[in-house]
Amino acid sequence: MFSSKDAFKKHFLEKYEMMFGKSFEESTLSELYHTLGQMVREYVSHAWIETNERNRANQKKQVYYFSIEFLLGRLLGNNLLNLGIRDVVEEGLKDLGVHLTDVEEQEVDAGLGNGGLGRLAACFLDSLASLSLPGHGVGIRYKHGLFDQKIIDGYQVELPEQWLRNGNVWEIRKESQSVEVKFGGEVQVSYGNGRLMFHHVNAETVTAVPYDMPIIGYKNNTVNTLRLWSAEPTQFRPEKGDVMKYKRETEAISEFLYPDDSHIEGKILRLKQQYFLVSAGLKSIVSTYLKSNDHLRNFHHKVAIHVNDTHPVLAIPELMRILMDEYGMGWDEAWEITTNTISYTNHTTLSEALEKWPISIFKPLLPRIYMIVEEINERFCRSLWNRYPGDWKRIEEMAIIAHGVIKMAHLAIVGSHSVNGVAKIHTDILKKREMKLFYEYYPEKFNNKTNGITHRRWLLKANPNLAKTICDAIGDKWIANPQKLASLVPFAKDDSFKQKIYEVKQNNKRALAKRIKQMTGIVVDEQSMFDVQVKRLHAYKRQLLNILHIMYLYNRLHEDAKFSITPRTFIFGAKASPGYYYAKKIIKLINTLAAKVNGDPKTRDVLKVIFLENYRVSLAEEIIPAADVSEQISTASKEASGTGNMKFMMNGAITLGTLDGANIEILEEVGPNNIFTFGLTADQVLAYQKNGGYRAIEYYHHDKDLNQVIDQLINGFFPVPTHEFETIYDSLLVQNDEYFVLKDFRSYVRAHERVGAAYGDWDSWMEKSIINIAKSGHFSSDRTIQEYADEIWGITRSV
Ligand code: 26W
Repeated sequence: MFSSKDAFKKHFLEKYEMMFGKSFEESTLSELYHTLGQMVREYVSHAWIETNERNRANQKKQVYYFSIEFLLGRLLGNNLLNLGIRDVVEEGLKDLGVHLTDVEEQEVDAGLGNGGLGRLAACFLDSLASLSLPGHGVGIRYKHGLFDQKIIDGYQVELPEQWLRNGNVWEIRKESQSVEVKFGGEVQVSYGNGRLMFHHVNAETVTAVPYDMPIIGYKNNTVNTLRLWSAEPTQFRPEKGDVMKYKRETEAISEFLYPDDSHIEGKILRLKQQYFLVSAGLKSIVSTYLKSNDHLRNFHHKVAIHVNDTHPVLAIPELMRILMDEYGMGWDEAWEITTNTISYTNHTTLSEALEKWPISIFKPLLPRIYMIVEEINERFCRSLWNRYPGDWKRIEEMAIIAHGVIKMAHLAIVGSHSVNGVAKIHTDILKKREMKLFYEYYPEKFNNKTNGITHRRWLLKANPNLAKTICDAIGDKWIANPQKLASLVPFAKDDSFKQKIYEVKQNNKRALAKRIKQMTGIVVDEQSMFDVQVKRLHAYKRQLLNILHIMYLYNRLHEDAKFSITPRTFIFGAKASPGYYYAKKIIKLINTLAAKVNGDPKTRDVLKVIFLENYRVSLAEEIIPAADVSEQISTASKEASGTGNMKFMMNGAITLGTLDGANIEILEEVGPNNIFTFGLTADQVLAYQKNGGYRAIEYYHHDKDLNQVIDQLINGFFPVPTHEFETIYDSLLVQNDEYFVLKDFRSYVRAHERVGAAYGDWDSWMEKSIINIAKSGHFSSDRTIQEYADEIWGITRSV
């Protein structure tokens, strides 16, 4: 049906009429989206079945990527691209008077994630499929993804997200493959067959129903599966009790995604979600495995399970439980299989994000799992005792259960064969600080896998004109092998190529300016430098540093007639966790500043501040290709990797960043002339934290520009009650500026001066931009995934 434009048109019109029972002339864009989506879904089913059959037949090892979040974004455009049918569809629709992009915009983002961790999982699925690797995702089918953000009077307001409202053309409900997950109840122990047997009784049962989504590889006939589980009431519920309450509580498990990014919420529902995911996921994997194998003794040779952060780490005790209680295996053998099956990635060192579950919540909800965790802990502590006899302090620090809580990261390290960080510096910090004692004990488990992003979505799809310009210069080999983008290096000195790259950027800026006008009513200067910071709102990411610098520019423009700047448009996008008071105040501050700056006749020609509401994957795809400058300004040591930084680089923006996360590796790739770095190093930050010695107030007193902007937070400079930004003011001066905003301020100002000057030199700026694109191949998630496949999972291509 996609073999030619005409074949497509014919099928499309037939399909439309079949689905909607009316003629094409009466169609709406939304209906056209559903028609096309349905056609594509049907079209992939053949390759999907074939991939599954191939996997069954060749009996190669499979990896299952367990993640509580998958931030997929829109799927239609990406699926058309990967299937290689985008042009046919675009042309066919054009004949019918329809723009494909208008149809694509009908799709609601699949927003089943908060930020970096969830988007990484989505990029990984794309790379697994595109590399023909047998790897699948396992997650939760939340009815509501991350909240929709509205800005009202400058404040963030959260609305429930409704991605399933009009159905989801990409999923297939597989009710017949449902499994049951048990909560609560008690464990009864009996003796039989020469061993202890454990029976979980009086439990509340929930039915987990899988919904499968196809994950389409790039032009390679591979269609992997993302299996999302939905919680439903069990049909034959033996227990009595309040049926309505049971229904409500059951459905609540997959009702909504927790909107927390880097902050744990010790809610029982969250723990239920975690166990629901791993128990359902494992049961289905084990039953698939047993269709082609008589026993589970070689499970780890054929199955790898990856846990994305600690959220799915109950996979460890759950797999132990299945092997022992359901299949009668002894502890040692089950442990050998489990630890060899499971691998774990850590995504943050922020202490407030490290999961610890109180026993008081955990034990009643998961009594048998708790017993197993206790046993793992006891055996682990015993082995520590053998290695470090008498070193109680160390054992206490390393224990999985201590002081009434279960430390999920400890469980993850002990129960897996691989522990990795997501950028070199992050892995180093894990080894020498956060997980130092574990690294001493298990050095062989630790390794680094620097993150990556899929160049298919973030370059080919989001920036088609750039992709074409690259192909015109160096051919298209880089699409299959992104490291070949390096062939662009010589073109960094080629004037006509620079001109073309410039024109692509200008067109993208024009398109974004249009979107900005449509969303905010504000007209921005397309010639100005687009300086962008889009990411979750968090104190450590220091949107505040960016704001204070803009306030500084504003002040200088007002006070110093000789002061001039490269015209700049500062663009922000960020969601704050609904309970994160401070982050929400920063959003209000950005919007308050925007109103002031944009309305000021003296500055508005050279300075604009834009806050784009509801930042999400689809909006990122419009913003990133239009950026000149990429703000990656976290306090060094705090951002584990960052992945936005890679997306900007790949689209020709220059990074203005701290020596944090993967910024350091970007610097290594592009060299110091093609990135602007500033601020404290991670070692300096860590030293301050260890030894003290930082006094923010001194910077406030000694730097008059800084003094002025900080005072302006509370002195009536902004037309808001003076207490509005007091919390922010206090965080800097009363609480001694935990994130070193004041310390890095001057260095940031100077870095901005260098950026402004460099932007004024067109030739050298274009050179930098091209070098960034050329060196971005290293940050394709294809590279990352190949490393995981070779060094952690031991999987190989299925064809
Ligand atoms: C339990 C609450 C919670 C929720 C999410 C704690 C922690 C998280 C994530 C680990 C936060 C996260 O998304 N981390 C980001 O992971 C990205 C992918 O590896 C990195 O690029 C980011 O630097 C890191 O902040």
